[in-house]
Amino acid sequence: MATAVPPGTHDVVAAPAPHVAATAVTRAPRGWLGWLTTTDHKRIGVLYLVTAFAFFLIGGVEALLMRTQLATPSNTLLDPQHYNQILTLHGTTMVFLVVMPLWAGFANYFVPLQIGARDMAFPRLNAFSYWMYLAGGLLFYGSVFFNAPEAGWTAYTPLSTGPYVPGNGTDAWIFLIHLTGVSSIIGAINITVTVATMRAPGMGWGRLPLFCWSLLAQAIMVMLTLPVIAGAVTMMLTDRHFGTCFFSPECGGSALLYQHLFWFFGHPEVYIMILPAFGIISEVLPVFARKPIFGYKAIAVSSVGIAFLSMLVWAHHMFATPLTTVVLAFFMLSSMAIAVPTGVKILNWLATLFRGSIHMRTPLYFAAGFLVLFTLGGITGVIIAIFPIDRQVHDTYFIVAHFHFVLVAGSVSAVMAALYYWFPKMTGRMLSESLGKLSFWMQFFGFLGTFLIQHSLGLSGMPRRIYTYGADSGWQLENLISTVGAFVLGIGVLVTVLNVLWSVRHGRRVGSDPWKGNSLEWFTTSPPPPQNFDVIPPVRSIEPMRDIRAEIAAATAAGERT
Ligand code: HEM
Ligand SMILES: [Cu+2]
Repeated sequence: MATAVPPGTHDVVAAPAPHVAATAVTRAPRGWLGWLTTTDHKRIGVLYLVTAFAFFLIGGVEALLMRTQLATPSNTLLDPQHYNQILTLHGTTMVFLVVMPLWAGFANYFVPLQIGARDMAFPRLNAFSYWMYLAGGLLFYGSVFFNAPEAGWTAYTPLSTGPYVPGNGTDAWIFLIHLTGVSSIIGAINITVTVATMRAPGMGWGRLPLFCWSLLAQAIMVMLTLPVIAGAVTMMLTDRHFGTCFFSPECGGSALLYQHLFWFFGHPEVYIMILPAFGIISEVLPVFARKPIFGYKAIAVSSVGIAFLSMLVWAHHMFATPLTTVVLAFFMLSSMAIAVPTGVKILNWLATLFRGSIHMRTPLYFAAGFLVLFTLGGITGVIIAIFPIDRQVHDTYFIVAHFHFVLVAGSVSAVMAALYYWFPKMTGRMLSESLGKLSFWMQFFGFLGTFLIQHSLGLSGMPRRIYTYGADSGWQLENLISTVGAFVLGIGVLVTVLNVLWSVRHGRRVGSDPWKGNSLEWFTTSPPPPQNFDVIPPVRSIEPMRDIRAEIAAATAAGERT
């Protein structure tokens, strides 16, 4: 595999500035102390990714425990209390300890590289964000040794405040929200300031890579909505321990108030988990179709549009509560309106692929899988935005199917695409393509086996959050298929984990730009040095690396003529 930036290229592109590197970076301690004290955005990114993958395995085992319990009717593997606890751990883990921090990891590592910066704007705060996240995760899982929470990832009252819940698991859940919330808000401020102030010369807003655009939109949502849930769970904490009565109807509080506050955060949260996925898909498709992205501006603007609209739709999670018709109609229409900017993206992605010279490599497999499955999840989303339909399927497996289409086929597929795309930059080595494709197909069919059939389970009335069902329900076969699918999916994820563990040491070594990427992270070495760049090339288009390759080709041709 030829490297796109051969030795000596730097002289062609820009004048070297050796003194900058020397002042920008202080020597870090070696070994584990170096990792503990690091403020290097790349190391912090790796810490995030490794920790979040570890939690992913834990959340996956929890999912498989639930699916094993549900494989056959009247199964006794888990009792109701344990089922509820595992359900709560799984949902909370996947949202707060897996998907959000996975994106934080990729954002940390790649935003500065993509904009040609030497670090994040606030490197120490950046480290603080990571440690707050880890503290939140450890504290939350500490509850397993006392009383794990069992009120679901939404912690609705009265399950969370009422007299029904023994033990202090919900307090652990509350502190998890606080700690990971602080982590995310600080991270969002950091990303925003970095992108706003540290872009390479020539990189106007109209040339910002689309992954960075998506993170900027995500950061806005984080800053506007996480404080709301932090406030809500603080009120819950005082309800639980200090005699206030915000949410308990027994003493005049409002349980629905909690639902409004929760979902004002909860719906944007879904987009907090999916926008970076949109960003990475917009990076991967043009590289593997060997064509510029179609509709750069439309894709960038639609991210911001989604961020805005996502804050106007929260009550579609509350269609089964008493709301007036005009409110129902408003939230139905606003929810459907989100399909417009999302559809804009999907059409632009398809147009990018159209007549491209397609290179079928693993990142593109996952990106294509994302396109197909996420679109299906979007379609069921529009269906349940229709409130009379939602009232029929509310709290059934149709909903479980819908949100796993968005979260697993959406966020997790895109994480896989990002991993296979950027692994060579992070390590200097390729992940195995054959293991990658095997992992993709297992995840793809495992996913469909698990979740496609759950739509039908939901339509035939199986409620969500039940720990078992009777043999006369008629749900056995579908549940069994779903469980088998989940194991195939789980093994598919393990194949990628093994691929990473193997390839970190033994993967094929590649140069700095194995895919012929478009953005600046491919300009520096793999892995990048602590200061990222010795020289920062000027940016003249949305595809600076393509320009640089063209310049090199021209310079080489000129050199051959003389
Ligand atoms: C990898 C395969 C996965 C499987 C097999 C799986 C399976 C399950 C199961 C069996 C439930 C319980 C449904 C119920 O009883 O109502 C559940 C709930 C849930 N899952 Fe997953 N899941 C997976 C991945 C994910 C991922 C990646 C996310 C990402 C955010 C996620 C988020 C959730 C949430 C939020 C809930 C709801 C929890 C609640 O009702 O409080 N899951 N999942
Ligand atoms: Cu929603």
